[in-house]
Amino acid sequence: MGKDDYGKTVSRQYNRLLDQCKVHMDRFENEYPAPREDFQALLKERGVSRRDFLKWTSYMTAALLLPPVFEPMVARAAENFSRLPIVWLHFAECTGCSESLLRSSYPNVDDILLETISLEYHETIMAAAGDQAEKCLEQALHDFPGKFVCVIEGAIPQGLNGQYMRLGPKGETALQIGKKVTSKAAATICIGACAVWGNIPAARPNPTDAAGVSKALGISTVNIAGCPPNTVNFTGTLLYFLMFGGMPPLDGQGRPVWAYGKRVHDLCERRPHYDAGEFVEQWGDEGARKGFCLYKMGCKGPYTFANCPHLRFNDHVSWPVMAGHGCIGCTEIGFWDTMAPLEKPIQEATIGGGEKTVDDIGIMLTVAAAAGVTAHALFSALRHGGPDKKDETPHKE
Ligand code: FSX
Ligand code: SF4
Ligand code: F3S
Repeated sequence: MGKDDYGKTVSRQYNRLLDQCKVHMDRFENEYPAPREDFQALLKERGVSRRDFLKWTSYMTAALLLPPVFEPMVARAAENFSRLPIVWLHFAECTGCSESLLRSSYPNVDDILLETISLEYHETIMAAAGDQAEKCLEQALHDFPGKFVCVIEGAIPQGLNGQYMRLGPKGETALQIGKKVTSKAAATICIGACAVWGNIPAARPNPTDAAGVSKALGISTVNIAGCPPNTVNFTGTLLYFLMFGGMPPLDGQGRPVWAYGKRVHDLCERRPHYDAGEFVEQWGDEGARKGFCLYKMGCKGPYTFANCPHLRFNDHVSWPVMAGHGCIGCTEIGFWDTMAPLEKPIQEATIGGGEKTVDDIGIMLTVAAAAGVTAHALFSALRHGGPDKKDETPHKE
């Protein structure tokens, strides 16, 4: 196929996708409740100019790996954001995920979107409690079956048939509530590493047999990994759902490819120092002052897939490596165990008898992530030259 033919085919495919997007959004606007908020008026009230909003739509469109022709659709999805009913459950976690979404120092478009989100049920911020809260949940399940999105924060303790975690006036287990709510949801989004794969509640020795939602409930979930994850990876995934009526393409571990498709190490601003062999050797040394690479201080960026260097945190001000500490791999499965020790490099790895560089391991991880092989399994193979036979703890992932 010639270059021109290829260009025409791609543009035909995008036009078809755009048509599907328009059809879906027309249907959504007919079927779902009217917007709770006038989004444009809210932007104005918060001092976000039309120009800033357009800049945001083009940024978000590119972030979602869509061409500029989709920008008006991203804007339309943002205006419809408050129409999508959300049921937000909290299980075993520190609530840092909600906190990081709710606390912002000044409003940008993503924060304003989250302000408008239609939370039918969210234990941390809802005014209702006890029986009244229970009624809100029952009402949402009754009013929006198959239409609401279930967002889950936190791992599910499976031990003793789920009895390590009982919630609400009826004392239901997280397992029971999770099953009840997700079975009625249009989709389930796990927000944070705890909901995604258990994380700290499931770290060794994992006495409550905590696990991620997908594993504990045996369902497919969209996994917004991170501890806590970046707000934009969450809002972008919901925008995609509003535009297309389904979730974006996912990698083998359920993470949206648009957000988790690249390695931190390949996006990092300190990468030229890594390539030049310039490393921080001690906290606060000359290399640290010069912004050298943090690999020798335990940075796990070479083994971690996330867009942190691009998106950054705290209103896009900074991210861990920019702040002077290595990445601890918080978007990877079981990072609390597999990436330990967090301030030392993973020991020199050998597999098949040969030394592996971080780039060799990065390539293996890329293939593994696409195939759904866990980093835990891969690191076990790297460390012991085979499956993790030495690990007899009841660590679950
Ligand atoms: Fe886990 Fe989120 Fe880390 Fe905390 O709720 S992903 S411990 S930031 O809060 O679940
Ligand atoms: Fe950046 Fe860490 Fe990679 Fe160094 S090892 S280039 S600090 S991601
Ligand atoms: Fe987590 Fe590493 Fe990003 S620690 S926040 S994935 S830089």
